[in-house]
Amino acid sequence: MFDDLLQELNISILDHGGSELIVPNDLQECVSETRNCHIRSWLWNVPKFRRWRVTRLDAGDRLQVLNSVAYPTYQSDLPILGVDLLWFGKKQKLVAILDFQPLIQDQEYFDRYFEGLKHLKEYFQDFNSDTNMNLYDPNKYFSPWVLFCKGGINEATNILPRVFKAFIKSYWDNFNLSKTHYKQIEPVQVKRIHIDYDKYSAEKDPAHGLFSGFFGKEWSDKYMKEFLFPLSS
Ligand code: BLA
Repeated sequence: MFDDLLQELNISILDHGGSELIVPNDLQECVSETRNCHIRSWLWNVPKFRRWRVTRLDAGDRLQVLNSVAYPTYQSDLPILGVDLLWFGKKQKLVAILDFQPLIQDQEYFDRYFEGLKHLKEYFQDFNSDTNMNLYDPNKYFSPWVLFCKGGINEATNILPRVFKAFIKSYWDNFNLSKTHYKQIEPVQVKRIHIDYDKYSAEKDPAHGLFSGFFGKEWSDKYMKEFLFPLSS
C-alpha cells in the first residue's frame, strides 16, 4: 500500500526541480527484525522550499504509512504541505489526512491560498469525514478544508490515488499566484511560525508512541527531534 503514491510524489518533486539529499545522522533507515518492521526516510532539496521530508513505514498488515511535510522557504508565507496516510491492514482501515497547513487562521490568507483545496473538498465527498480530531486542535495548523478520510479498502485503493494526485497538483498551483494586492507575512514571522509548528507537532504527533513500540524509545526520540521536527528543539 502507498508505493504508487510515493512514486507519484517523487516524480512530482523531480518535475519541480527537486534533488535528493542525504538524510543525516543515520536516520535514513531503521529495521526492527523482531517486530518485522521497516522505516525509510527521504529528504529533498526543492526550489522554493527550505525542507521537504518523506517517510514510508512498512509494518506489514499491521500498518502501512506514507507521511510527508514540505516547508516553503521563510521568504514565502505559503501553507505547509502536510500528508499523513495510514493503512491498518488487519482492520482494513484507512486514515488519510491531506492539508495545506495554514500558517495563520485568517480570511484573507484563506482566500488567497485555499481556492484549490476548497474545490477538492467539494468534489471528493469521501474525504469529508467530519470525524472530530481527538489529538490535534483543528484550528491550529489545519485548514477548514482539510481532506480527512476514515475509510476502508475502497477509499484506499480507488479514491485516495485520485485525491492524492489532485491534491499535489493543486498545492503546486499556489506557487503561480501573482503577488499583487496581498501583504505577505514577513520572513522573520514565518520563521517563528515554522518553529512553533514543529514544536506543536512534536508534542501532538502520535507517531512517537508508535515508533517507540517498533524501534525503541531512544531511536524514536532522535527521529522526532532530528528528522521529523528539527525546529522543535
Ligand atoms: C493521526 N497519525 C495519526 C495516527 C497515527 C499517526 C498513528 C492515529 C491514527 C488513528 O486514528 O488510529 C501516525 N504520524 C503518524 C506516523 C508519522 C506521523 C507514523 O507523522 C510518521 C512520520 N499528521 C502529520 C501530518 C498531518 C497529520 C503532516 O504528520 C497533517 C496533514 C495529521 N494525523 C493527523 C491527524 C490525525 C492523525 C489530523 C488524526 C488525529 C486526531 O484525531 O486528532
